Amino acid sequence: MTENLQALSDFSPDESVMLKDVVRGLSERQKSIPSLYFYDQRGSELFDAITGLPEYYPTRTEIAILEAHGAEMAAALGPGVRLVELGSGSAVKTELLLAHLEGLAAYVPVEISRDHLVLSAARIAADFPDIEVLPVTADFTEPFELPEPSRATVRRNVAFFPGSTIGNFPVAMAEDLLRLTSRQMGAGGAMLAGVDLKKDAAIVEPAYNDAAGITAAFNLNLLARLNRELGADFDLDAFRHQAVWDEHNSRIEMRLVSLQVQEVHIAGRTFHFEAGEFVITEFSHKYSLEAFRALAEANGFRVAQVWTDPRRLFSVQYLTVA
Ligand code: AVJ
Repeated sequence: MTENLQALSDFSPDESVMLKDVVRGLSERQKSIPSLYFYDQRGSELFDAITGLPEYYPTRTEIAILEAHGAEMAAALGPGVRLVELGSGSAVKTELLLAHLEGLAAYVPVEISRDHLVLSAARIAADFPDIEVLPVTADFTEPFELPEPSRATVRRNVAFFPGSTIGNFPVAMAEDLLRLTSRQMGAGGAMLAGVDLKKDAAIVEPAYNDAAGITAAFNLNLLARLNRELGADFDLDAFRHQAVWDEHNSRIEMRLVSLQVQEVHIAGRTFHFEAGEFVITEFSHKYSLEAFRALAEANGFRVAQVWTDPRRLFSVQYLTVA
């Protein structure tokens, strides 16, 4: 282990949390499973494959924005920053930002999955030997304690939230998360967030319905994971992937559609599916710049600076705590 990497404390969310979440979601009239459970090892590999698909514009566009404007972003953040990354699955993006940040007080990756966290924290610590890395295993939708750097003085806290993960939250939860994060970053704090922008359905839909079927495999892998980790008995051939653009709510809705009447068993419980009934596995909201500004400004932030690509597909937004 490198010297600039603090060991993890021994907290780790256990399987029973996943079981509880899954049972709760499948017990509702409209069945759903939280999208955070996509990312087991296979799911993370499939997501990496998605980011390279010709139809999936968000990742490469956000990276291009960070490459073009990383220096300006670093200048906006200034020195003495405790950079708190919410979810730590974004190797390339984090490194692009860190490469420009001078006099960072600490890098604090926050991640619910201990395995992902250990890997990404070790990688950053090795690639940036001068940066103190203080990993935290926590669910960033709940309050958590910010670790103190051993030497540097923290001048401000800045949350880094790339990948348009904010778009995966239903609006009410995105509001809660923004308010919580503005409180956690505190006075003088900020957030640098990736936000996917509203655009023609002809561009959005194929990004979630790729020709190679990788997104379908990613979606169905969720059921394979529940079979393996919770002992569920989903028949993977009896469900199919579907992603629909919901114009009214300005979001993609990912579903797993039951192809037949069937029953699924999980931990002694039985879940009934009609033919054509579906489980919602993910929302991916696409915000107009105006809509995101309204959301941020009603929930503890001010939009201070926005960077986009020439086609206005994606944005990186610097929000200061109001
Ligand atoms: C990286 C979580 C934002 O919503 O676009 C990709 C996940 N789901 N294809 C997104 C995802 C289906 C992705 N996020």
